[in-house]
Amino acid sequence: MSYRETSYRVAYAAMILIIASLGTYMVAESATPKERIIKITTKRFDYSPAEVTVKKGVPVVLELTGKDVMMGFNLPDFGVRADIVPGKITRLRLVPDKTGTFIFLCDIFCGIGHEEMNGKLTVVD
Ligand SMILES: [Cu+2]
Repeated sequence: MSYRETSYRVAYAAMILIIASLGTYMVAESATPKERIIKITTKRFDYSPAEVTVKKGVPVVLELTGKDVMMGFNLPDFGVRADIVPGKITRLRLVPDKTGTFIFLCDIFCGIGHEEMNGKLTVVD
């Protein structure tokens, strides 16, 4: 085998190895979807943002922070809820398993506008 032939073979083998490892890397990446972090702040009597869109099957972590008084975050269609304590970050993990538009609401009495305090979570495919 000539020197030239050998170096072609080595280069070819290296290329195959690189492509194979890239493939493995990509598979590993897609097998463990990264959690998306969504920050939601509350103040009497609003969630901000009040409308959140997420993808079905992609885990999300809601980071809830209160600006004034104690609030609640309740998403009954997914069976998740948490207290929102002013000045603290409350993390709520969720893997949306169905599509549609779902209401989340405050379940801790926080004042005169409490009954109207809600938001919308839209889950898309
Ligand atoms: Cu409330």
